[in-house]
Amino acid sequence: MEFKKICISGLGYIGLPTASMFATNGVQVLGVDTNPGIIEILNSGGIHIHEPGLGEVVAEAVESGNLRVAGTPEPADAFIIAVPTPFFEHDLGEYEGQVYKKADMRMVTSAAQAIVPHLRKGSLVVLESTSPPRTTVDLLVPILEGSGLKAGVDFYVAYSPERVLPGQILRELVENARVIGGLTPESAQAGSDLYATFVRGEIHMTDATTAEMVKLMENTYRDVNIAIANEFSRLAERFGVDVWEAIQLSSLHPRVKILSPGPGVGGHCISVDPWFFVESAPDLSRLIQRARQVNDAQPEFVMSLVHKALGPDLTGRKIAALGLAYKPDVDDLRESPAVEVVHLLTKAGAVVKAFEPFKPDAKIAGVQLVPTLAQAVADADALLLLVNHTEFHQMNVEVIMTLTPARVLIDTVNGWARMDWVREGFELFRLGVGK
Ligand code: SAJ
Repeated sequence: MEFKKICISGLGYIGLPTASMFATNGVQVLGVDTNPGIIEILNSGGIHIHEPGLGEVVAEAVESGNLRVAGTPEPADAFIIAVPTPFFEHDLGEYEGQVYKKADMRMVTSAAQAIVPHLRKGSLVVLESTSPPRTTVDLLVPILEGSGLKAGVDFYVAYSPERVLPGQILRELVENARVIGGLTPESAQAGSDLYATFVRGEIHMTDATTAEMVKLMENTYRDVNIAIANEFSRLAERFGVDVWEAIQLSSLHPRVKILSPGPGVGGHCISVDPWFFVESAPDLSRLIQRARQVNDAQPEFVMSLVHKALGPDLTGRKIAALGLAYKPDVDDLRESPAVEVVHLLTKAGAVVKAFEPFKPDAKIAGVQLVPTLAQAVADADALLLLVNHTEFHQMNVEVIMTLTPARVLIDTVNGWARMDWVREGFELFRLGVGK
């Protein structure tokens, strides 16, 4: 199939780079977002997210005349839905006394409804948003059939998960293998033809529900593996071991690769997606649920480390919290465990000044953010490393000594495991180190 014009709903971390890729590869693209602020920024030549190289690609796409943005869809040969699927904050489910989170699919629903008036015979609709198993068949298809056309007969429907890593999105969009799950084999083929426009990785065709499950399995696998690393950090501390050394030595085994412990699991993917399994089949996903609970409780474990460093009473203690992003070298603060740690410290009476180099002017309720490292550490009793940003783990001991009176360092991500701190008179407390 040939696609001259496509419409992409949702211009976030996935939709915007995807729209730009199609546009720079000769396809006319209408990018759709319901947030007028985003449309305004894009129309004035800017971008609203931090992703290496994205600004240049968007500019190229706009200059080519192939990328336009608007608040509502238009008729097109193909429609891609790439809107967020967060979970409900307060509407929780319960199974045998265990509480679980439920997906908020309202943005997928309204994006699909907005496409309905523009569907034609032969159109293709692809859902990219991470979704609970069977969403394509049970939620998307009935909405689209509101057009009076029959899915799989009159128009094509597919699910294709995005799998790109924030920070490396542009490279991974092109190079990663793509899975395309069709409602019918013809739908999968149509999806494959569409993405072949710019994808250089292998394209694998399957059915829609398998493709949905593949996505959830990938992120759940990672979450469970991070949970075991986090549990190892607690065990190591109990047994007087350095978990980082133990992980390094265990990973010498040819079939073992242990991930890194830390303050918890954040972002809008790994800390969210496993719940989609739990919500859909709580009786069959007990391990997945436990892993989520272990990772969600990791900020509390960080608190025990802070108490070890500063004593049982944190009232009035001044702490410089370094890094608020959900992982190193990104500006994304969503579901960040670092933010959770700052909230817990504040609740315990500490006076926290937080510094996030990738978003120095961010506004977060209940968090005092300062725009520079110097301001964060100026009168601190302790420095708390929450995100292993390159600029933090490359910090120069001599410079830091001149910026702060603090001589207590608390490291939750193994960014400061250097002897020169200790040599210069700092006390270093590392997560997962009981030695
Ligand atoms: N983390 C650890 N320890 C580790 C690795 C990560 O604590 O060893 C933490 C990070 O600090 C972060 C969280 O886990 O808080 C998630 O980070 P991540 O780098 O593992 O993943 P994301 O959320 O940035 O991107 C993931 C990727 N999925 C997998 O690696 C299986 C990406 O390929 C997906 O496209 C993305 O989710 C998504 O959009 O679903």
